[in-house]
Amino acid sequence: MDSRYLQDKEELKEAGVDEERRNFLTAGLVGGAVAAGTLMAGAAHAQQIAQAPTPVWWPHPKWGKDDQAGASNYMTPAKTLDTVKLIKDGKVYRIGRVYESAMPKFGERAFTLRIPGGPTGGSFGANKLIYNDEYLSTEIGQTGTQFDGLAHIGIQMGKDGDKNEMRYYNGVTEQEMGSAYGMKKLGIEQVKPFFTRGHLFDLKAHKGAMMEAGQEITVADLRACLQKQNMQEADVKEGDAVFFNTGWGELWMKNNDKFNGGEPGIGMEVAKWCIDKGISLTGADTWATEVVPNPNKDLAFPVHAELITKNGIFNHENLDFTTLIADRKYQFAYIFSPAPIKGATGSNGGPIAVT
Ligand code: UVW
Repeated sequence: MDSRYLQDKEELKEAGVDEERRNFLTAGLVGGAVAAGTLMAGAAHAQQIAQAPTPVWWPHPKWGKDDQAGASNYMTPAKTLDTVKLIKDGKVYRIGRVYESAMPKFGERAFTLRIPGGPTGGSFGANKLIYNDEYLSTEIGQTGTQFDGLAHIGIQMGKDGDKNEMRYYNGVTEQEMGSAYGMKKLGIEQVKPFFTRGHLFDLKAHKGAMMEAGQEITVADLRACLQKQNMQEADVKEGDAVFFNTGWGELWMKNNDKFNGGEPGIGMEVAKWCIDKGISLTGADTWATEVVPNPNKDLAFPVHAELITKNGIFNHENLDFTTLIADRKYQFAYIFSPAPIKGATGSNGGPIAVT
């Protein structure tokens, strides 16, 4: 784990570390610039800090305190050119789902489409032109195939209702970000379009059947998939995207209650593997990518918080890998440009994989 896993403020207080010292520890460890001998707390204390459950995670050590683009910063011309090398046969795969009102949705989220009029307007001109529009009422970035942005998930670090201690990526607070008319910071429009190398782990094939709700994908599972799929772990590079096929997607529109009721997925072990590898995005055929319920019953969506909030790593949910798997295509160019709706927490859209 990298050195950003710092001590929870309360725990530091309990350990007798004052505000000034905490700032020193934060600044030093975050910047990675404090020489071992100068860290007054010493190695033992640093170790204690590194293992803290609710760390301070800002400013981001790679992209700095003002960054709002997170791991999309890995999208560079060099990454594009490296990704292009995976395109061999020119085949384009849709890996997103069709949006429709009957699709499974989290909680009370809605998806309601109406075509006003019939047709909506016209006719115009001597040529009698008519037209149709649609009106859509939905949590547009958080229904169906959805790309979670950095304003989507945060952690309450203070008392209930204290917006100055509800923290998001790069330490942004609810107080400075929140607005009824769209987030003032970390909106989805800040995300750079994704064009990166994608690696698909077919857990369903590895396990021999659809994984079950609450079943956690381990790093050992990933390594077994790599072997089965004739892929190398070292080939998963910084800025790449990783995808998990659990088989759970087969329930989509067939058994929505079961689909929504939990899911298999990654836990903190694989999350840390992703962070160590410098992954830019995770994705899955499930609605959260992470295992639900978490094996630690006290935790709610800890992988979301670890990847999105603390590390700026994006998450693409409710994907469909059926056609890629049918063609045994496990490595591809993953291409997705989030709809730049100013202040949105996520994006719908049509991601593609190109082989
Ligand atoms: C939550 O919003 C809690 O989850 P998801 O990102 O899976 O929609």
